[in-house]
Amino acid sequence: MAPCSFSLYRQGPDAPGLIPTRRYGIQRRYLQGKKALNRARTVTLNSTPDIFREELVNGSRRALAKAITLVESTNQDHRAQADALLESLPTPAEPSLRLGLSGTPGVGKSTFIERFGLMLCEEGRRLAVLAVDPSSSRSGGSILGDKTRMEQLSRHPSAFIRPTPSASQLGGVARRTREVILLVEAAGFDTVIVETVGVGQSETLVAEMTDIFLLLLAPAGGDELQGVKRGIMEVADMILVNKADGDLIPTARRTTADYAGALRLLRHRPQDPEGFPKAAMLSAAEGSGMAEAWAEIVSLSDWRRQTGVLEETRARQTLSWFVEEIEAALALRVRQSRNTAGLRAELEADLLAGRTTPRAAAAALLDSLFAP
Ligand SMILES: Nc1nc2c(ncn2[C@@H]2O[C@H](COP(=O)(O)OP(=O)(O)OP(=O)(O)O)[C@@H](O)[C@H]2O)c(=O)[nH]1
Ligand SMILES: [Mg+2]
Repeated sequence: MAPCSFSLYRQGPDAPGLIPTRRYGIQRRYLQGKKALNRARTVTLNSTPDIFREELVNGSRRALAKAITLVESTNQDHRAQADALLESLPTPAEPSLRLGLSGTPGVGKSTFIERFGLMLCEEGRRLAVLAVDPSSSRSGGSILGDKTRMEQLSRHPSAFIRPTPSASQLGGVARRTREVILLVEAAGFDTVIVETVGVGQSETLVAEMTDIFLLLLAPAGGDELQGVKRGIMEVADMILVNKADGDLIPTARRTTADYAGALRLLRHRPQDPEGFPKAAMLSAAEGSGMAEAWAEIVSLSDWRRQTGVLEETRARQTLSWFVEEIEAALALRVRQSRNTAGLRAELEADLLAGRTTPRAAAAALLDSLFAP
């Protein structure tokens, strides 16, 4: 056989058969890759949990995106598929690092995530960024802003950025976000950042689903601690004073010292090693202080892993998630129950006429729901 430049086989010198050439190897790998891609393309919302799981664990972004769509869907069939998928997910061998990040609008969350995220990806980590937004309809401008602010990170092969799902209530968004965390972890992301705009209620939700909670603040003059509520200070593991650059450096330094002082006054928490919670300053725009903040986060995370605190925290979070699911399911059953619709209308009429109290009416409705 005359050798030709496209031959995938060559004649062996002492073997009568055909020996694959290097080109054959390349071609085969190319075809295998193509096959994997094609398989990934076959994942649809109707795929079985087995296919989803396989693709997801193999790192198919398409499967991940579809799985997230399933989890966020309000369609009952999708919900059933999502449940089956979530139940079948393998637990990652090494627990991921779940970071919560909160801060008021404009404090620099997106700028921070872009720079911090790139640093982590360059270190070989795989990062997923999720958002929990308390305002259900985030303005288009903001999403556009995020895209440009996290431009490099969003294009990085080791990063995955998922904006806030649109759901009716914050509690619902939080429950779905917990599931999305499990999905991205199954897809091989070892670090997850859950971002939320700090307006007072979403922080505790995010702290409840992450291992380490970071509060981003801006430098501010005066002895007023920027109106940060005590409850939020209590859930923070690190307070990061951003924008410590240019003229703002002295103010940032003072703000950091103020917060370090305030944190010392809080009662000691069993989940902290010596020196935590901590305040530090950085500049997300210039990159200063980022590596130091990361080193602190790693040291806190290592300590919590070694002492079993991480395991305890996650166990507690799982149990409170269970309670939330019960409450949400119960509320839904009450709303959807056809058996009690008549009674409900009667009770409403009684209530408006002043014949009963909301508490007694609720008890009557629940009694009838659970009547044997
Ligand atoms: N000087 C300085 N400006 C910064 C820094 N980080 C962010 N900024 C600026 O602050 C503004 C807001 O930054 P973003 O990163 O969009 O803030 P955000 O917290 O994501 O804002 P929302 O998404 O609206 O909640 C932008 O103009 C940034 O350029 C910093 O470290 N130093
Ligand atoms: Mg932002």
